[in-house]
Amino acid sequence: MTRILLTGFEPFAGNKVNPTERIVEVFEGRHELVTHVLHVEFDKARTQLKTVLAQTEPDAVLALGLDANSEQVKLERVALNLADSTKPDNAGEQPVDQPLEPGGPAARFSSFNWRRIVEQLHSVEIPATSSLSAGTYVCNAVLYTLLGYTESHPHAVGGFMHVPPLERIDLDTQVRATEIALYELDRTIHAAHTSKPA
Ligand code: PCA
Repeated sequence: MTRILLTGFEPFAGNKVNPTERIVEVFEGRHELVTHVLHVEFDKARTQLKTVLAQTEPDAVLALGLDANSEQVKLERVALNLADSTKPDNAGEQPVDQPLEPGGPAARFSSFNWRRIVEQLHSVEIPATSSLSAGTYVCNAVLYTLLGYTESHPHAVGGFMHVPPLERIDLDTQVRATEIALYELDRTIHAAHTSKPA
């Protein structure tokens, strides 16, 4: 049985609602899916994520976050080993020019099939694009951490999807976008399993 971890975030920095918390609620309890809402705190979010990864050992991880400035869904391809914040996180921390993992690689690349997800989203007319920067705030920290997990579990795939505020893309459409991304992650895992020599 495959297991997929889906994460979202609580509200932060003046955004009253974080659509990703709502999306995760919709998927809660689904078969083969583990869901978790992360704090918007550099330290706590990474600790929470590491704990749930160790407990569940998922085959795939899809993390979701709000990009308040975006008009479309963004499939993040890169995480930087950098915490550099222009606004405090929910614990009041505001790191400047800090490595997330001293001595860790400068960047990690997402291992999900972002290209195919963008194509599939376009095919149902959901505005979407790939992105080469998840920023240097908590979402980037979470992506960097989750890609550390997939690096040390080569069978696993992972990536990050930023969504816009609900005024730009409604919740149903964001849920649909998440469904499509999860379906593609599942496909990738199964393709890897079936291509392995017996
Ligand atoms: N978006 C923030 C952190 C939490 C979230 O939903 C970000 O883009 O870093």
